Amino acid sequence: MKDENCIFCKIIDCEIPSEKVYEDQTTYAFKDINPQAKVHIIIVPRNHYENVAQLAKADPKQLAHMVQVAQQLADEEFHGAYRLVFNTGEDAGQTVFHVHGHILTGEKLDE
Ligand code: DGP
Repeated sequence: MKDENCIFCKIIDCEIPSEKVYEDQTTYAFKDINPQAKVHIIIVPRNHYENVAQLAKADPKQLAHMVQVAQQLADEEFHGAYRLVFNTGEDAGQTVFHVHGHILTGEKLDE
């Protein structure tokens, strides 16, 4: 399930370079180009869904897996402390319409 116009599908397929931090059969994670924390990772499913609500409906196990991977990365980066954000909809700041979690970690975060 790909969208040929999607920038994150192109990153997953290595058509656009990225700083990969994790991959498995279903999931890919890479450094955000515009970091908002000491460590800012984007985590995506390989399959294309527009947002987290669509993913939760179509494949809840994939969403749960992404949370587990986020935990694993934060365990490695900052004693398991992290913020996981899914911007959903243009008015909430979503600019790329391939579901992605922002993992913010690596330092104590502002409240
Ligand atoms: P959002 O605003 O929630 O849709 O977040 C999109 C994020 O994706 C934003 O923080 C910047 C990041 N981003 C966009 N294009 C690229 C890219 O080509 N490479 C990388 N590494 N990150 C990107």
